[in-house]
Amino acid sequence: MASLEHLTSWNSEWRGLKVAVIGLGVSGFSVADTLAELNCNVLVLAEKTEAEYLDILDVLGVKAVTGESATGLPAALIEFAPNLIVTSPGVRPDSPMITWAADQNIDVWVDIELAWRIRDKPGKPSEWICITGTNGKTTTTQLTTAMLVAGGVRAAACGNIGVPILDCVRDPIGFEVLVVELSSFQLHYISNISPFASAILNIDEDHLDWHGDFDAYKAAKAKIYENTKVACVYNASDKATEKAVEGADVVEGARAIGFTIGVPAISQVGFAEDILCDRAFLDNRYNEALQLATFEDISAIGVVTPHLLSNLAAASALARSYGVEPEAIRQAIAGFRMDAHRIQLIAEHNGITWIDDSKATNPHATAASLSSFDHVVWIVGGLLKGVDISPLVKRFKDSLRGAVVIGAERGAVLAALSSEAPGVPVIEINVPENHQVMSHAVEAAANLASDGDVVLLAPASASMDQFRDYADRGRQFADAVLKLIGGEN
Ligand code: UMA
Repeated sequence: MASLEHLTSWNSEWRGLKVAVIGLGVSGFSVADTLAELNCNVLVLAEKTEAEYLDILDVLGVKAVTGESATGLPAALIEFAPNLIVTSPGVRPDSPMITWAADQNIDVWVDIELAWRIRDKPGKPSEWICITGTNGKTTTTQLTTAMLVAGGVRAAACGNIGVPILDCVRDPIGFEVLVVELSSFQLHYISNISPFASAILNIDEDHLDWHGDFDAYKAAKAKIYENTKVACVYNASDKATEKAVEGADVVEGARAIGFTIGVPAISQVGFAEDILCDRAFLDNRYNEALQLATFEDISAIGVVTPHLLSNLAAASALARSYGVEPEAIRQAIAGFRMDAHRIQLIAEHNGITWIDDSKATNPHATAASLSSFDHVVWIVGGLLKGVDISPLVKRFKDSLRGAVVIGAERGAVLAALSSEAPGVPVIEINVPENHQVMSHAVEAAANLASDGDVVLLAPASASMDQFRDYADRGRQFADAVLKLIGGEN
């Protein structure tokens, strides 16, 4: 195996290194583009891609082979005999190309690992604040970035949030801090990074089909704390996150900092009488707490839910670890607005409240959503990703006024409802493909709902079986609701 240990800088000798890039989505393209700039010998293999990417790679002189099935082992890869593979994060570790690489002792990276090694491109390397968790990653990444920026730090959010990290690393001016959202897929494939601070927000079952089992998923998440320099931020009410900190090999002096929606203990950030406060980053933390924001500042954000409070506490802990002043944190919170499709109020009409939480793509996110409301007509279903939905149904059966089941894997959802919540009325939406699933679902929900109920789209599933993505699913929900109520709100 070619030793890649010397490749630790933008200025290392990358020239001529043979690198196969698997997948040509946003991250694959940024990887191929970067490696071309480093004068590597690059071969891209992609099942499908956009013509624009291929045109640019052609101009850059990068060879790309498309149409190869993700489940196959392309002859072009074997013939190329790469020194290194950089894969798109979605490619499963048990796919033939990745297992072939393991057999051949070829290292497999994702863009994050490459970015770490070349992070000195603009001169002084940026510090990384890394965030993962089953849910809340994107909001917490955005909040942390907003707090740093309000504190005068040149910071950018990147990674799983949708901005490839290599785009930030190659920024001509560079950033003081990168706030990196990391998925379990990306974490599975990284090994060398050393974050300034890191956080796991929560851990619950998700992506089990990809990782194989829950232990493998937890192990991937736990990697985020490895080599952390200053603060490992964990969820004081989620033992699995605390256990991951305890098991991590960190840089000497790094502290474990908890966050909570309850009253913070020493070395924690949390809430005392509706005030967000810090008992971690102040000298006199044994006797005092620093006020960061009031409930009034927080309620400006939108619907205040327990998981929003949890994300706020986590982001504040990360920002405080970097020295952001309390007033900057307050300003960032007061000016923050949630993205669409995250417990978004669509309409209130005839006593019924319609909420879009299409971003709830797994049972853990949906639990957070369901626990925010007392009487719910629940629109549920899609692709379950190997996760059992029964415990969720069991936990919330008493607050369900009805359920509308959509998605390709309706059988499992219907079975869970009939065994765990037998008294709850259920309507199955069984229409031909591309046949206005959401308008039928919204009509069915309207028939089940009565005064005081919340109709909640929180499907606990991925959307790609019936929609382009979760945003498309949420938009179709909002359109159908507004059409149903005649555009009045
Ligand atoms: N491909 C294969 N074989 C596979 C899987 C994919 O050939 O088994 C090819 C596809 O044809 C595609 C290409 O690989 O053309 C890229 O697909 P991709 O979706 O894996 O990667 P990107 O478009 O580069 O996007 C990735 C992340 N996607 C995934 O992890 C699945 C994006 O996260 C991330 O924003 C982006 O890099 C920038 O870092 C999205 C996501 O859904 C939002 N993440 C999951 C989540 O949040 O739950 C993990």
